[in-house]
Amino acid sequence: MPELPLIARAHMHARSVAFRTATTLHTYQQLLDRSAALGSALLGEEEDLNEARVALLVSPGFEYAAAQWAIWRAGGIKLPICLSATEPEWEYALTDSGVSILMVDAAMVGKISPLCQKLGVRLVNIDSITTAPTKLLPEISTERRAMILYTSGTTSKPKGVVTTHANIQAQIESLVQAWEWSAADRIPMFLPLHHIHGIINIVSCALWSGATIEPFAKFDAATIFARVRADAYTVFMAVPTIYVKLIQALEAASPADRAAIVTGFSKMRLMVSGSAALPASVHEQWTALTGQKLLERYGMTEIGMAISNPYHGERRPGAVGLALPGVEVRLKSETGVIITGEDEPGEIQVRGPGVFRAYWNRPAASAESFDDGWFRTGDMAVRERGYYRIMGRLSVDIIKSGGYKLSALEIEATLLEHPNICECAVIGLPDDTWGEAVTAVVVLKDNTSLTLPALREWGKSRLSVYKIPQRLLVVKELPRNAMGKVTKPAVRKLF
Ligand code: MLC
Ligand code: AMP
Repeated sequence: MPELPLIARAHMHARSVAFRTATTLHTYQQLLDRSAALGSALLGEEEDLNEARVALLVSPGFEYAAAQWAIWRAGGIKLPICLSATEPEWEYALTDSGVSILMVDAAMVGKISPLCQKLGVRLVNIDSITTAPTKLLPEISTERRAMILYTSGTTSKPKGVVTTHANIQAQIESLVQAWEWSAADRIPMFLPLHHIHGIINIVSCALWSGATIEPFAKFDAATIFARVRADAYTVFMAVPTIYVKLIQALEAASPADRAAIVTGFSKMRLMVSGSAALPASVHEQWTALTGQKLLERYGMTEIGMAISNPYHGERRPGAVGLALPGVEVRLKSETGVIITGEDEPGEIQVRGPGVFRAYWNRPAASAESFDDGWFRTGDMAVRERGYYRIMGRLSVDIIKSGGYKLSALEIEATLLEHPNICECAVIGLPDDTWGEAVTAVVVLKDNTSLTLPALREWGKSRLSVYKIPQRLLVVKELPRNAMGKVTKPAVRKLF
């Protein structure tokens, strides 16, 4: 059996630049060589990792991609974890997925090694591996499981979404075809690499195509502007919050700087928004400022990208467009009827080769999430003049903030550990910058008090920054229905 197609294609672009930073250039050949060396080190005495789970805690860039390919080439399942997560969040992901090896770079090794010791996980510091490959890498079937991504949902703890190499390949091929990726493309990468937006839509599509990626440790408008005005990019992908921040930064720039930056943006062949709803007003503001019509698309960790505005043709503000190549989409009404016409809302259900296998070790949740072979997204949409428009989510317990999907239940469970909190309800309130702002409504224990800064300080060691409530309301009691259950629509009305 030949190499995995994603790896095999790199030989076609061996001399092209895969990663570029201000000070370094790495070719596809270097990516092949480095991933073979790391893969060989991972294998040690073994011939094949046989789907062992290998966590990845490495800064975005060439070494991240090499480590990711190393895991795949050695036969492991990659579990990328959030660089800025807290120790309890790391511990949950590592234990839930049964990780046996963790690949880390020198920058993170001090932070994670006590946890690895505690859990008996083998730590591989990639910066200490400088040798050439010493082993033959195994042949890997595309039907093998490749990746686990943790995603929040309507349970208090995140679930691991398992995809095979074939799933990942289908997700990549659909986007490469629809958005006409080519080896001439150059794209910045400032999104986190533990979610599909960064991993699939940016890094994997670029590497599949022989394009060049410019990685950044985090999003920073000034850094991006400097490169945009130098015409560094042909393609740009971001979440709506980033477009809001770019608009604010452009408006604050001097007229001369703004004109130079806008010229850079206007020359790009494609600018995409996704991971959360792009308000039509932001879409229109961006066009007014740069002349670019953002292409909005819709996707999800479990399915990859499903619906997209067209590359050629009308990109309609407020709508997500049509099903992508190789993806089947249907709407199902609350009464269980498949909607064939327009203007009638229903749940988006998706089928196709990109759709995930199952949640890791959760057979019941996996079975429940499929309806006769179609994945139930939990998102509502309607077809209008041929295009899908997302209307919202079925569950009030799912919040999207800054493009991150958060579980209100997970945050509530953590807040209940606070010594002063007796009861709480977490909701997402509309927010111009973040899409939704995590908001906690709490009932305190007798004779105690709580301020937002104190809660945020307490939350820092327990929750990733984007999960910590941005707003706090202390109430005497939570609104409940006749059955005594907290009703979130009534909680919302408190604001
Ligand atoms: C951070 N802050 C927030 C916040 N996140 N405030 C409100 N709501 C949030 N969600 C605050 C911090 O507390 C801090 O405050 C300040 O903002 C700066 O924090 P930061 O972490 O440095 O923020 P920044 O780097 O600006 O992050 C913004 C961002 C980031 C948009 C770049 O959130 C991001 O990368 N989001 C993308 C996530 C993503 O890739 N999602 C895709 C999932 S896949 P202070 O007071 O300390 O200054 C998916 C499928 C699909 O959804 O369809 O793609
Ligand atoms: P995640 O589980 O992090 O992959 O997030 C997937 C969710 O993001 C979807 O179920 C949607 O709720 C939301 N989402 C992604 N793209 C869009 C979009 N263009 N408009 C509205 N919601 C979106």
